[in-house]
Amino acid sequence: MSEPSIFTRILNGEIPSEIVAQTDTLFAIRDIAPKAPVHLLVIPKTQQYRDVTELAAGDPALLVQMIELANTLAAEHSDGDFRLIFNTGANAGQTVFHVHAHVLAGGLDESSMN
Ligand code: DGP
Repeated sequence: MSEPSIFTRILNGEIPSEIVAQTDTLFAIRDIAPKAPVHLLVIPKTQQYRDVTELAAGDPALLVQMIELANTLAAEHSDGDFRLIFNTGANAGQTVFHVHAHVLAGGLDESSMN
């Protein structure tokens, strides 16, 4: 059994962070270092998948649920349009190896993917 990830510790209430949405399988929080006016993280409650490729292979239905929750949150927190980012691997900027989707919305710069 691996050590609890930072997101598992947030889910368990060991690290303070407002949970903005929750389902049986997922929860969402605000990113601590927002890169857009709306920057949420959609996270499976299980930490068994370290990145989106493992999740897609192991539980594709859960990946679909993540996309659906991202869509719902973008509508609730902004105008419904959003950018969904899965950093995959340390060289791509992944720092927490408990799969999560970045949901960016509100005032996005159309000229850049960053
Ligand atoms: P990534 O670099 O793709 O693995 O994204 C991890 C994100 O997690 C990063 O954008 C910052 C966020 N993060 C890390 N620690 C915390 C925390 O304690 N609270 C919150 N709300 N976000 C965190």
